[in-house]
Amino acid sequence: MTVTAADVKAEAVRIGFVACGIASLDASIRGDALDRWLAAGYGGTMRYLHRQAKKRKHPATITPGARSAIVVLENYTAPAAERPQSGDAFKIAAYARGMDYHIVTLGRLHILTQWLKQRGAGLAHAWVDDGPVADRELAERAGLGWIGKNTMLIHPRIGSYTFIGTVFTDLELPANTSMTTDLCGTCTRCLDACPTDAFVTERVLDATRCLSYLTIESKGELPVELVPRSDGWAFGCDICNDVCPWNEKFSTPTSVAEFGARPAPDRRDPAAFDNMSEADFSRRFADTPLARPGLERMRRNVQAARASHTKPVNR
Ligand code: B12
Ligand code: SF4
Ligand code: SF4
Repeated sequence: MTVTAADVKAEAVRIGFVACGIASLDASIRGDALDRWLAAGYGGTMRYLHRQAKKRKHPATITPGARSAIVVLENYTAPAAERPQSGDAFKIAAYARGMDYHIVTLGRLHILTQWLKQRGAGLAHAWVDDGPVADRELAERAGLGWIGKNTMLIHPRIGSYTFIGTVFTDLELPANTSMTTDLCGTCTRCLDACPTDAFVTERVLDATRCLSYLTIESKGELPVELVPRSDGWAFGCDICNDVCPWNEKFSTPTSVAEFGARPAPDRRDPAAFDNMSEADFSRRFADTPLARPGLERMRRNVQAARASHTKPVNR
């Protein structure tokens, strides 16, 4: 059975992805930028990024036998009622309201890999965030948007509240044309709004200053000078996406039910995690992004978020 790129894209949309494109597996054109970023130490303790660098620069070596990558976007935009509200004791990033996208999106990609195999693909390997894949660059190459000054992949009619998933396949599918226009123009909203001044310059983020890294990846104490600037965020941060005019204009709430908020944690309760046992935390959050930092670090984060409400910020 022959399967065309148009068939693949239609199936991806039928499954529920909001966009799909095809990327070639040619060598990265941003390898030097990645090397410079790693050498500058902007990746902090995320050592896996160093280990994966070679493969990221050479996508054809990631899944041996693959000839093209199918790239999809998954919308996780939160409805207004599930965004941070005034009176909240702490904030949680929109992507972490419900079930972990590593479970949800990968599950949906497996429907696509099965579909491909039934139509003659010998190889169809799905990756979501977890592999040695330069997700944003492949999405850009698949014609799904441009990389904004905030480093996000922004789709011109969807915005940037999206996860990127890829399927590496041995099917030889014609690649899309990469989007070459920088639609950021003279805008600098994201750079100006970042509370910790984490952008070294446009499109270069020092992750060690980013609240997302500090609250999710970093295991030690949060840097004393950045705690007052954490703006109430206890898990991740949405500011450089929230202020982007392309999201203001185009983002619409996700229809993926699993990303929806659960009754817990109570964001109005500053002691929400202090009064929780490890067993309770695990029962409620084991399949959510909050499991990555775990209970102890969520307590640390809420404490810092609370401190940021009360301490003066000297910038
Ligand atoms: C490490 C990581 C982080 C780190 C570092 C982020 C960063 N900007 O580098 C931290 C923990 C801070 C983080 C935070 C977040 N992350 Co994150 N993260 C990753 C991960 C695992 C690797 C990214 C990476 O390689 N960084 C190193 C830099 C150098 O590479 P890069 O981001 O791809 O950047 C490229 C461009 O900057 C480009 N570039 C450099 N110079 C120039 C110049 C020009 C002119 C151009 C056009 C491009 C360009 O080249 C780079 C190399 O390809 C990816 C998944 C993956 N496998 O790719 C998810 C990923 C990037 N994260 C994602 C998300 C959702 C987030 C958060 C929004 C979560 C949150 N709410 O807290 C924030 C956003 C913060 C931000 N502004 O980036 C999504 C982004 C989806 C999208 N639409 O873009 C990804 C793709 C996961 C996924 N599969 O969906 N993340
Ligand atoms: S996620 Fe928040 S802290 Fe990180 S770069 Fe964006 S605005 Fe800054
Ligand atoms: S806020 Fe402005 S500069 Fe930043 S990514 Fe969006 S359009 Fe580009």
